[in-house]
Amino acid sequence: MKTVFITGASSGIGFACAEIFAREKYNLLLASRRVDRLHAMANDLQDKYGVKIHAVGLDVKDNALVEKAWNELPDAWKEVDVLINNAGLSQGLDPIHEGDIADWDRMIDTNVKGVLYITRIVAPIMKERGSGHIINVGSIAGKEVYPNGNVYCATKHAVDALTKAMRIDLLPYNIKVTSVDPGAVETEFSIVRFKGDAERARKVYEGFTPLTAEDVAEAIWFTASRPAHVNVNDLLLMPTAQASGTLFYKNSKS
Ligand code: NDP
Ligand code: 8X3
Repeated sequence: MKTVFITGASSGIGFACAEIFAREKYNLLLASRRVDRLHAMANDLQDKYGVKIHAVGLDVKDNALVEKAWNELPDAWKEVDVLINNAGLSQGLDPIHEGDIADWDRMIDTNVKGVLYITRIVAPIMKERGSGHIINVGSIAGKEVYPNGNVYCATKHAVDALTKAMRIDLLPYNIKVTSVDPGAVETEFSIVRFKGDAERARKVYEGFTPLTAEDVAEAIWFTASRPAHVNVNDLLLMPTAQASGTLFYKNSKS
């Protein structure tokens, strides 16, 4: 049985990936800060699909914690076949001259350094085995920049660059590298961006049908389930009612 390592599995897209990869009979190595949620999910999915699940509480921002958690992991769980670098967040939506430095640090540390820290640990194992697949969750914000998106967009542009860089550096080792880049997905993302203001978050998705976490997880599964000789480099996935980072057709039927 293959193993998938999903970061940010306690909510949204990561959570939906856990269910789909369990359905496809992968063993799941799950990580996020809210480990209680991971344990609850592990119990459910183990019963439903009969796969093995290991939950790790970790903060991808903190390389010392990431390394400690990894070193404490039973060896069998280190044989990761598919890594989904999904943990990420946005904090605030302010013009550059009013941005909160702490918000900037959290986004850069989570979305960029987190991807690097996790990849630095897992890629050598894939190299040693001569196979593997790294799937980075980017965003339309990694393709375009929108008003007040400044630092979040910069972090997702960095993920886009790192995906391309990983693909080049890991080419000799038969390691696939993919970016899956969604437009608006209704998850806890906007609640986190607006620091718990659920009403403001709800308004983001008013008047159109956003993607669901499951829509994105199915797209991620599509990239993970191609034949050995096929790599999806980049999959940009939008709601039908969203044409670009900023252009929405609201009050539409789709
Ligand atoms: P959610 O807020 O629902 O999920 C985010 C996940 O990331 C949670 O499981 C959270 O777990 C985890 N996470 C956040 N910070 C850390 C950290 N420091 N260490 C470990 N885990 C962390 O949002 P989404 O599911 O929407 O977001 C998933 C990814 O998709 C992100 O990279 C986001 O940028 C990207 N994305 C989202 C879009 C959207 O519109 N929703 C569109 C395009 C991309 P915990 O809090 O328990 O640590
Ligand atoms: C999340 C989607 O449009 O807020 O990456 O940047 S968006």
